[in-house]
Amino acid sequence: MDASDLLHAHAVNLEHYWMPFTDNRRFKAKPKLVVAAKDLYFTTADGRQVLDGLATLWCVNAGHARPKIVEAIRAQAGELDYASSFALGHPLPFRLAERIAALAPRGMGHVFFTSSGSEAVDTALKIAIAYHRLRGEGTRTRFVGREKSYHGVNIAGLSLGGLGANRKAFSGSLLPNVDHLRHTHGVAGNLFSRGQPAHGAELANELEERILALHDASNVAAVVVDPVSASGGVLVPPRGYLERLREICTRHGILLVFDEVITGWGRLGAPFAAQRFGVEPDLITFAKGVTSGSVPLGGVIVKDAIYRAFMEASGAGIEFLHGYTYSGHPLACAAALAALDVYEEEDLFNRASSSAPVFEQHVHALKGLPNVVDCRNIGLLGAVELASRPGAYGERGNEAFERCWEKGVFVRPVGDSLAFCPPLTIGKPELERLFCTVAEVLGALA
Ligand code: PXG
Repeated sequence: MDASDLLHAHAVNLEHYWMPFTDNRRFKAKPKLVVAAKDLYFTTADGRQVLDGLATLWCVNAGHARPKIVEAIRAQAGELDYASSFALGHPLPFRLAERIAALAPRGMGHVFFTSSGSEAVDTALKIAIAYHRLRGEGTRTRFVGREKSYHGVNIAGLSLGGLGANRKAFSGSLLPNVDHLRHTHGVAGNLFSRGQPAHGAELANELEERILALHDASNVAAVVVDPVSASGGVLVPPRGYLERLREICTRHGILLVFDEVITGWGRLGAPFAAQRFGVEPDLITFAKGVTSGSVPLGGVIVKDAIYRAFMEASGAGIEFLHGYTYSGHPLACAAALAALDVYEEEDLFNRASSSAPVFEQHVHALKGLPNVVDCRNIGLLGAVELASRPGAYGERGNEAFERCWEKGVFVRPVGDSLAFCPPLTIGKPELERLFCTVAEVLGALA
């Protein structure tokens, strides 16, 4: 069957859907369509099984179509399909917030729900601004992000983010009050580090030495970082780096936000990267894995003292004028409660921890293959970086991705790196299959 027969068989006309973050013309010329997924595998439109080496888009942490999650969504749709949370409650977001609070770092017991990571980042910024204002520090309106970080695509997240290609077309319309720390990629001596690299903690000093020196801390509301920058190419924080950021923020009354949209929900072998690294932020943004990708849901986990400031310091009336139609959506909450059950019943965060050394061995076994210039990993998150072809950044990475797909393995090209982020349920045989395929592809790639 050729592509047009396949599309016909599945009653798909490719014309009208404007696909996100996709080369639409290239995709539509040679579509990759999946029609089903179960556990670690997709079924493609032409009937192949493809191993999901990226938890699809860094989210399906429990694997696909887990019966408990499927049933919870099905039952909830029949019982209470939608109720708003605007001055009208239903039990599920309360139950879910309690479960999340129990997993969060100590003293972070309050949760604001959104439908996506991008909305979570917007929400975190607004909480930070409003919090400082409530305490009489209304001059704190500036933010600090970091190069190569990704914080979603809304104007706030794009402004904080540090991926030049995403920002380019919108440069004149981004928030003007954002500075960026340098990224931590390519620090001398860090190539082929296993886990946290040894060098580069001092890059955090830039916050104090350059940014606060320039703007004064009294104008800065929050520093936002993704503890591991996944979309930046799986950049693992150097040892001591996050600790240093925490110290500086604390010293200057600046909130520290960890964007854990990818690092949360067991990816690093703990509920959140905050616990994995032993560094306590003031706000955590999350999404993706909270429902194992099954229904859109995001949110912000808030330090108790911040929540209390809103409850105690504001006058009568609504304490925080912010929220989304779908904040606390019943289907999303039901899916999340079921996903958290699966994580707990199958001890998946600890399983991720136990699989991490085998995963690390596999990632680093790619060293020595043609064009491999770095391998990085932490928890079940990893990347192999390939040298770029002269004048053709990203081409080699994309070709490697395409060939992996043809051989039945789905990974993600990030420039000329290939990223790995399998469901936490992955076992040794599938890890073997994933990395053997990648090695075979890299071995044959010019
Ligand atoms: N923060 C982080 C750290 C993310 O990884 C978002 C915020 C935004 O979440 P939403 O749900 O609004 O997409 C993300 C999302 C990629 C890729 O190519 C990564 C994401 C989304 C799409 C593509 O690596 N991460």
